[in-house]
Amino acid sequence: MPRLGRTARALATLLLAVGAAAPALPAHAGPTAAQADPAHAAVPEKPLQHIVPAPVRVTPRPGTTYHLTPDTRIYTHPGSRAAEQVGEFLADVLRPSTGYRLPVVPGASGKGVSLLLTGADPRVGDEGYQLDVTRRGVVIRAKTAAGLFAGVQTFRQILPAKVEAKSKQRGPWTAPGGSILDYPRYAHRGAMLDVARHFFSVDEVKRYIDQIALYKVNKLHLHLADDQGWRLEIKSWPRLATYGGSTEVGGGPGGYYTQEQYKDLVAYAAARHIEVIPEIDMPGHTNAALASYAELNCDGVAPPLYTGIEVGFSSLCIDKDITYKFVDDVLREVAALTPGKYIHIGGDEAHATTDPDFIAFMNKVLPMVTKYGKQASGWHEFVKANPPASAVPQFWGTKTVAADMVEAAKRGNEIVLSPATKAYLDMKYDEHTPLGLKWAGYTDVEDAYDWNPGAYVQDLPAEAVKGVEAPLWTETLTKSADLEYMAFPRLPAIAELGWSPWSTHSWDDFKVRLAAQADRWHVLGINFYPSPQVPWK
Ligand code: IFG
Repeated sequence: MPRLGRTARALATLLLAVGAAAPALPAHAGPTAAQADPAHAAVPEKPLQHIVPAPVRVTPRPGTTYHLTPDTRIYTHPGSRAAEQVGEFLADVLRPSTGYRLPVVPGASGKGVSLLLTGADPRVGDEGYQLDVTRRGVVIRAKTAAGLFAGVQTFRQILPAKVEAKSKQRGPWTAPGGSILDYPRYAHRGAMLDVARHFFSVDEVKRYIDQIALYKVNKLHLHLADDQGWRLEIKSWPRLATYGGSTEVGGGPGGYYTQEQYKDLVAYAAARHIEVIPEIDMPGHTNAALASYAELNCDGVAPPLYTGIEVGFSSLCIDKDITYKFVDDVLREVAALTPGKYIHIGGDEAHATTDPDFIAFMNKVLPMVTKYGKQASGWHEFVKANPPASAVPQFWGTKTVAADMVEAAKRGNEIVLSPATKAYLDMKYDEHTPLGLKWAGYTDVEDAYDWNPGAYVQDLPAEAVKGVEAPLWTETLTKSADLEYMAFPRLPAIAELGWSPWSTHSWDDFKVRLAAQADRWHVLGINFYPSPQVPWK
C-alpha cells in the first residue's frame, strides 16, 4: 500500500474502524494501488469483455479470480495425445513469461488448468469449447482437441497481456472468474498468404501462423505459384523451383520451400489446428512455370522470368498434351503433401486464355484433383466450368451482385467469401498508407468489419456460405513487419466475422475489444497499424 501521511493514516484507520468504505484517497496521497505496485497494473480491467473473436456467451463470476502459481499443473484428458499436445502448446506460452514449471500431466483436476474431452455442452460441436474459471482452477472442456485449442486461445486473452512475453515477467498471473460457452459460426475461417510475389521464409510463415492462430483462424491458404515465382519443390519438374523460384517482384533472390520444409510448415500449422490449403494458380498466373520449361509454351519458347506486378498476361498451353502431364504431376505431388481436404487450383484473371479454352482446361484438371483424393477450391471465375458440387469457389468480387455465385450455390457449391472491398488485406487503409495497393478501394478496419457474410452477396442463401478468408497479396510487402502492418488490425475483424455469431456483431463493441488487443500485440512485437478508428489506450 502507498505511504500515507500521518493525518490521512489516522483518518483512514478511524473510518475503517467504523466500517466505512475505504476513504477516497486525497489526490496528494501518492500513487494509486496500481501505480504503487506495477503488478496490480497488469491485471486487465475487464478481460472477459475484451475477447476477440467475441464468444457466443460470457458469464462473468464477479469477485472470483484464479491465480496461476508456481505449483500449478496443466492436466490433460487421460489417454489423449492430441489433448496433451494442446497442453504442451499452452505450457510453451505460459512457461517463459511466468517462469513456472507448469508440468503437463494426464488427469483431471478442479485445481490447476484442465483440458478435458468430456462433459462439454453438445452445442460446442467440432471446434467449440466451454471455459470455466473459478478460484480453485480453470477447466476447458471440448469434444475435440481443436476445441481445446480454441479454448486455450481465449484463456490466453483473459490472462495479463505480458503472459505472451518470451522472458520472465512479474506476476500476479490472474484470470477473472467466469464461464464461457463458445463455438464458430463458419467452418472456413481463412487467411491467405501470397508467397509468390515476394518469397517469405519458413520462419516468417510460422510467425504469421502463430498470429492467425490467436484469433481462431483455421485455414491457411498458401498462394505458392504465380507469374513472379514458383515456391514449392516439385520433384518431377525440378526447374519450377530452382529456376522458376529464383526471383520475385523487384528482382530479389526469391526462394522456395523444399518438400521437407513444406511438410514442416504443414505440421506447424496442424499443431495449431490450422489446415493448409495449397494453391497452384492456373491456367493464368503461370509465367514462372512457362519460363522454367520451354516445352510448356505453345510456341516452344520460354518467356523470361517476370519481376513486375502486371496480371493476366500468361496462360498454360491449353492444346498441348504435355500441359496435362505437367498439371497431373504437380497435383499428384501437392496432394501427397496435403493432409487437408482441399487443393486450390486458382483460375483467376486468365485473360490470356479464351473462355472455351478455360473451360476445356478446367474440365481436364478438376478430375485430377478428385483422382488424388482432394476437393478443388478456386477463385470464383472457375465456376464457368461447372465444377463439381464439392468444389469451393472463393468469391473475390468488388460488388455485392454475383449471379455466378448464386448459380453455383444452386448447383450445390459452398462459397468462401473474400470480397476485395472488405477482406483484401493488401488494400491501403487510406491514401497515406505506404504499403499495399488500392485498386479495390481504401479499406480501414471498420470497412473490414462491417459486413455480414451471411447476407453479403445478393440472393446468395446464408447456408451457401462456407465462411470467410482474408487474402494478403505481397506485391508491395517484403518482410514480416509489412505483413503485420497490413494484417493487424483487419485480420482479427475478418476472424471475428468467421467465428462469432451475428448477434454479437457491433462495431462500437468490437473497436473497444480491438483496442484492448494492442497490449498483447506490443508484447508479441506485432507491427500493427494504429488505425484512428480504434480507441487505443
Ligand atoms: N488480383 C489478383 C491477385 C493479386 C491481387 C492484388 C486475385 C484472385 C489482385 N487475383 O485477387 O493475384 O494481384 O490485390
